[in-house]
Amino acid sequence: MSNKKIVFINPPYERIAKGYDFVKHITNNSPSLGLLHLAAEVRLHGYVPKIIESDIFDMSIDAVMEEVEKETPAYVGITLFTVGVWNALTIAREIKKRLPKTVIIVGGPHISSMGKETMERFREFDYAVDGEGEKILVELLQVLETGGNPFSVPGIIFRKGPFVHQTQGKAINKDLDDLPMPAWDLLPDFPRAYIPAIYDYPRGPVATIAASRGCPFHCKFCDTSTFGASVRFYSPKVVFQMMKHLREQYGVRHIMFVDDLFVASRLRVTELCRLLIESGLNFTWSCTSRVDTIKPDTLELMKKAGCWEISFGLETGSDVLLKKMDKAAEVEKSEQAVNWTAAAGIRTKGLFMLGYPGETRETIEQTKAFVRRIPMTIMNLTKFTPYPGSPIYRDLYGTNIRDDHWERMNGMNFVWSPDGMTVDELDRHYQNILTAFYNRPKMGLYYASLSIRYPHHLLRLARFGLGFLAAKIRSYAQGRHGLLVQPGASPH
Ligand code: B12
Ligand code: SF4
Repeated sequence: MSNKKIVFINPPYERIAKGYDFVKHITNNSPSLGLLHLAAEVRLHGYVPKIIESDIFDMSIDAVMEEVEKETPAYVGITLFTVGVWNALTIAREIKKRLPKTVIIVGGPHISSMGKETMERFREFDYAVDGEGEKILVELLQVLETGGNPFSVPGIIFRKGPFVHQTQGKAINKDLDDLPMPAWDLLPDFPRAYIPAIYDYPRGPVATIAASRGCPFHCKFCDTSTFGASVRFYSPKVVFQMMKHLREQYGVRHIMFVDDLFVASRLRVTELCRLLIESGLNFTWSCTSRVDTIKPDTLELMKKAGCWEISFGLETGSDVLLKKMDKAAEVEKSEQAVNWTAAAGIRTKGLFMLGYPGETRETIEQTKAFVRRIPMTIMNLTKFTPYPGSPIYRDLYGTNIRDDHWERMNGMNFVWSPDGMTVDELDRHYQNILTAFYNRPKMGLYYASLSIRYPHHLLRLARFGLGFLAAKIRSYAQGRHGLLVQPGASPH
């Protein structure tokens, strides 16, 4: 019988600057839903999948390789975010050395946005799947197994002789209800090991679900290349079945909906809320929304159905910048949505970015004033990063953006700065905005009461504090005068 094993790898990536490892205790440890979906689909077709979540388990590349060698799989599937490309490459090189017969297939947001360039550059990847991989991966595996012609598989990129070929089409699942449930059973230590960021959920266990795919908007900083503009939804009944399964099999109590536009369809949200209320399962859940798709009556129902937090892509306190981003939103609308959400008793998480082209000291002041004015409970500020696949990447590429910034594209490094501002200055503003929001007595009180209510978070905070202390001591002992960033060699 032929070897049907396929090992899926989520490669390690640089989450934050080297030397800040302790931050891991408070950051998001969600598994790759993409790999869970792919594993479920290939299993349905007789393949034997395994998943390695290397980052969550702090695995080195050697440790990943040890696991892969143990399996000697016929195929390895690696999910590629831009930030993880170099580590994925190192893993692929090792596989080629130690298991030369294993076929390496890649996919994920980096491939959906830069597939051809990536395959031309890295000979270690054998095949790449553009877009949503479930059906195409199965087709590709079957072709490889039977010695068929890869040109017959749509939406793939591969090398033949000296040339890289891309077949027509981009994989998209029209009916999400047709997909099997994500293979949560394959995750080691699920759900215990997969906790989101601190204070971003009331209590565990937690799981993630993408209840829809696609987004019709074209915000210039956003990479929508995997799912595209056509929005497809799971039916509320199937979403509810997934939640019920997670409760019954794994005791999951909180769900994080990771789709871009969870609240895009009022009808579907209303139906899911109704199912949740009737079920009496008492889930809490969080989701994302645009500021213009939310209404007070929907919010009221969502609250009743257990909605705990809504993330809004607020981005900035400047209308001028929102316009430059093609966000199709205004600060006034953002403020109204946050007010309505808070009035409904739901926490609001504001997703902001600093350093977008056109950012000035004035827009930074506007953002600072905005975040202090609105009743937001948690603020997530990322450093503007032009991800491949986003329209702004194409605008900026060829200025001072380079592909060798890839391993730093984690939203925690400024790889670009607007005219008239240095990265150092931006870094200072970054701290100042966060301080302006968090360093207020009312936020202190809010987080103290949250900690009393959900003491689990305090433990994580303590681990973080101890880690920070240890890093400081190490830094002084090594003559780095308390500086935490460690000069580290680039992986390539
Ligand atoms: C949930 C989420 C997270 C979670 C979970 C991450 C994870 N490993 O999946 C957390 C919070 C940890 C996270 C972290 C980060 N994220 Co994030 N995240 C998302 C989000 C909102 C949903 C992802 C998801 O679950 N989709 C549903 C699943 C089913 O889709 P999928 O994973 O893409 O997989 C499908 C295809 O890509 C493909 N596929 C994927 N892998 C493979 C492998 C093979 C072999 C094949 C054949 C196919 C294939 O098939 C899958 C099934 O259809 C997306 C936005 C979005 N719309 O996708 C951003 C997004 C993926 N994140 C992004 C970024 C930048 C990051 C971070 C770098 C930091 C940050 N600022 O958020 C880190 C890096 C994490 C990492 N591992 O490298 C960008 C990626 C851009 C890029 N070019 O790299 C996105 C697209 C947001 C955006 N619009 O800009 N993220
Ligand atoms: S930021 Fe949100 S609304 Fe804008 S394109 Fe991305 S997913 Fe869509």
